[in-house]
Amino acid sequence: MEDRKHIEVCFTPGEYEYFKGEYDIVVVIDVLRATSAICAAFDNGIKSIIPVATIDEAREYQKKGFLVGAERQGQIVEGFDFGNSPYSYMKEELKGQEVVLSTTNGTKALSIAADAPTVVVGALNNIDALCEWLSVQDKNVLCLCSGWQDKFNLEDTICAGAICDQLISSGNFVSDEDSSIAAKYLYLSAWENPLGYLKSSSHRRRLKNLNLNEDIKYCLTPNKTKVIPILKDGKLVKL
Ligand code: 3SL
Repeated sequence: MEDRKHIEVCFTPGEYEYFKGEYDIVVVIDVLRATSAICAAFDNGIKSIIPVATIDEAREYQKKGFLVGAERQGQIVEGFDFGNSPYSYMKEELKGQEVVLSTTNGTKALSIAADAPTVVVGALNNIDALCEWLSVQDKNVLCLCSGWQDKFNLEDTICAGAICDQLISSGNFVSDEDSSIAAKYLYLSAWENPLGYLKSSSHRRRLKNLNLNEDIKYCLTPNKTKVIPILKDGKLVKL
């Protein structure tokens, strides 16, 4: 009998309903930039992040006096404290703080996955630490790519493929879904030069047009941190 666990990939939040309920751990991935920014925030010593899907929810928290970041279409939403750049979370004054965050796709994916038994945050920035942790959990794992407005994107898929590759190489995991196999092959063709591979990807172009090249470089750099953010009672905290 097969006793290896599954590592599978869901390309977009819109497809999550077809995977929902079958996995013990959901890894939410939004390489450009939400989950990279979240990892940067915890690496910088933030205490917790409350992810919210909508701007209305973010405003409610703001009224209550919370520090709130909000991004839509790559830009800081007017009236909020910061957006979604990893660099906004590297500030001294954020150490030890609790913040609220709403982004176009990443926090939406976090909120739709919220009722899974365990939800963690994945990015290229924390990939080795995350895979090391996943490999000893003995649980079925789903990588949920945040995509862009329910469409497929390359950067999240490549990151998910890298997670599949590492876990399958451990000998304790298998992938059955074609999405997982495709993600792994995309990763294998991209890995030597993710920045170059993603040159013409839609979100990289979108962010480049907003002069966010430094953010792109940061987010596409593997293993900047060992932090693994995990969702506990609606808040992301450091595992
Ligand atoms: O979609 C998201 O959650 C964001 O990461 C998008 S952006 O990189 O801030 O444009």
